[in-house]
Amino acid sequence: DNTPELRPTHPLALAPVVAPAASVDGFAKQFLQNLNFDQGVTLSTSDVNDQYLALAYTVRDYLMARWFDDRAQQKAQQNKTVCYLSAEYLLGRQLDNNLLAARLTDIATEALAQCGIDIDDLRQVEIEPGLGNGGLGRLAACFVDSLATMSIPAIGYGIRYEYGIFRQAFADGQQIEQPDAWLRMGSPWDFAHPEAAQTISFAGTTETYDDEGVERTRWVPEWNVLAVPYNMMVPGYHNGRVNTLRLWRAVATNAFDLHTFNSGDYVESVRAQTFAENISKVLYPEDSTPQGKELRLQQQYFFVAASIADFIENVLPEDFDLENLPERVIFQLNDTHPVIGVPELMRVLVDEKKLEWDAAWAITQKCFAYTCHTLLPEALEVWSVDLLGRLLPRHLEIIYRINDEFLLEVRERFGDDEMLIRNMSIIGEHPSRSVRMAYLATVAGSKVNGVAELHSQLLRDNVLKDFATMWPDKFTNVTNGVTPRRFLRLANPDLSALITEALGAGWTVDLERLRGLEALADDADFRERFAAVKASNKRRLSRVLEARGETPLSDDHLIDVMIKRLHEYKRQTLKVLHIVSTYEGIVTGRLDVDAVQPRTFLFGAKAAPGYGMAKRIIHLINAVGEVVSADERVQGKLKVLYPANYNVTLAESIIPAADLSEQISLAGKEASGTGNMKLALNGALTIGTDDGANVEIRKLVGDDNFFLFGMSEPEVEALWADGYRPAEFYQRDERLRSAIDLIASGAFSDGDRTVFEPLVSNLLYEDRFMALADFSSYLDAQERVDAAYADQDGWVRSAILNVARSGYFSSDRAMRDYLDRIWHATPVS
Ligand code: GL7
Repeated sequence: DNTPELRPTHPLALAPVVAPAASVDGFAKQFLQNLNFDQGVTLSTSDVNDQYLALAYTVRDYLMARWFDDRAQQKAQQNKTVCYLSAEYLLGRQLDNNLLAARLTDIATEALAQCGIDIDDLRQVEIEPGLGNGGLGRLAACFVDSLATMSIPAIGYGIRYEYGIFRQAFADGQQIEQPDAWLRMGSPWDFAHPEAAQTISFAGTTETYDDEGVERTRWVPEWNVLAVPYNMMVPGYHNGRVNTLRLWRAVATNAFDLHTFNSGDYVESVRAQTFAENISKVLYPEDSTPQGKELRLQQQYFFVAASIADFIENVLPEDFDLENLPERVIFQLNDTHPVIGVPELMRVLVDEKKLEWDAAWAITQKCFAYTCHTLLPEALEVWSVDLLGRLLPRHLEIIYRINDEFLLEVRERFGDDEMLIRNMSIIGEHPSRSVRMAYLATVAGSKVNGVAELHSQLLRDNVLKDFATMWPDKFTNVTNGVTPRRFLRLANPDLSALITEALGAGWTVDLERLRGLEALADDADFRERFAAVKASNKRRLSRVLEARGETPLSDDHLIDVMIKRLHEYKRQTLKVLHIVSTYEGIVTGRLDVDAVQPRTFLFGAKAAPGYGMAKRIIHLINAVGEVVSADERVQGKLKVLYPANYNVTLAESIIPAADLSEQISLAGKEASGTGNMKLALNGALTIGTDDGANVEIRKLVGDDNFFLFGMSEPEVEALWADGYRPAEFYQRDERLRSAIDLIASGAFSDGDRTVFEPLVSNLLYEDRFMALADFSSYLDAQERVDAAYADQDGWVRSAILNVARSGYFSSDRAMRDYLDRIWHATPVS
């Protein structure tokens, strides 16, 4: 910090920073000023993007004073800070959320109206920051919202990708990817701080040296890059708090490669430097299936090293005794992506701050905790020793030493059981030497948690079994949650108004109060109003879809929603088989078309660009949709809609309109799910397996208000152990056979049988996620859905009970659980 001490004398410079007046006039004045002096246009020459940016700046201006205060307080106070380390934050649009948090929605709407502007037009131009893939990234965004709302000192650390999750388009029903240039029209919500950049090093060698009689190791890196922080405001809801989300961007240093430079190739040396800027260029689009690419490891180390250095240098007071670090910080590892932070903190403590290894390790173990978000073995990150050693040679040495000492501990506890040693080693040997990041996190973390009860149990019983035996107290559960501000209050204003009228306004920060709606489920008048809200949400969604060039929704249709990443374990194929079977039943006369419940099947899903099978499934959904929706024999009873580029913004329109929530993963595969919570909270009934958080949803809403089907996790294991032969299910169930045969016949591919052949044979001969085994149970459950929907009164009653009993799934509750079980941090007063 080399700013000279200022000695201002002007009275304005001495006064505290104050927000603009919280009135229509105050807002209008600030807005026009920002339009003129920041955008450089007058109202009459401004376009809608100018107006949007000026509006965003205005909202920011109101939050600024609180932000200054909170950061000063964070630095001054002795409270523990939660540092959430996450490679992804799937934020969604910011404008409405920040208006709501700051209580400015009405004032802003009126001030703009008086300027002749409809605020809705400005809402539409905001491009959401899509800095995440799916559930894991969106969870991080919910958590920072809840932490701010609960006045917990917290910093979200991550990466400011220049390109977020790709934009999806369809050509002939097939996914194509386009870059997400979200920053192109300006980014009014963040603040660059180049003066606070950290230098992050890579590669090179290590050497030992004599430090006044002590032998120490130092890292002699080969190249480096600047990490420039961009700060975003994270306003709490109606509590005047503003926390910080600090996202790092890679910028070339001006230390040119002297060798190249002196050899006269100036341009080449600049090019080599700016190459490092690629680190924050693009978000990896794989959800649950990491690729082990070098750039990804660079990204991980880049943001974690910058965050740890930032915390120590800029958040802690000067001359802080690092022995006390665990009292001041907990670094929460959001999955394995930030786990390289463990050896990094060790390196800082041992090599730079010159602490003894044992002391440093004791500190490190208290400063980290690890959340695991998956059960799929292919999603557990491993890094080849070659790659890691090349990019981060000192870190590899540190990992080896951590592992050596850990394995000694294992021997002490369990004897020389070489099999056990091999199984628990942080270094795996097969198929090639690699670092198992989940194991490193488990060894280093003070706590390890899964994200739903079943998931945490399976972590203890299977994935991390030996570690759970060794350290039973290390393992805990925190079931995920979602923010009620964005996913109920903002996304569903009509239902929110109805709830507030019935229960008062407190539910937004105390979601368990929704229980009060239970009594109203039996009130015919309330049911009618609830149903009217659902109907109006469907009309709103219909307008949104129409504006995107999709067909509008039909009024009397059940809206059956499957929105999530496209992945085989989530089983979109099972959903398609249900659609095809119903269609086949109608056209063959097996089903009486008059008895079929009119339904719209609504999909939203992106596939990882390199995931061939997922892309084929997208193609199949679109192909089936086209045929089914157009076939006159179906008499408009079945519609399939698959709007492209599903994202947070679209989710906010779909979720409030949904009647049925499809949560149909194979039991034991979906760690939690969070879309399942959002849909139940908005009054959709779930059809689902006993998987992830579905288990807890069903327990809370009650069996009568949930359509359970499929094998349980132990049944899945048993069938698998038995030798699963999907073709037997195909032979046994006629409905299944007809559906698969229809796909195989080319009915959805203009008679071309080759198009979906790989998909069909995968189902018949492999079917890793056992769609065929659960098919008949799924169809039976769908029949129960139809019967239940026919009784509208009963359905609405169940929908109300779903809302009333979903309060548990607030991310505020999840934060309380993390605070009690893992973080032990307290709110600032
Ligand atoms: C996920 C899980 O698949 C999902 O079930 C969970 O809700 C989410 C948040 O905990 O984390 N794990 C994962 O790798 N991704 C997820 O969405 C990408």
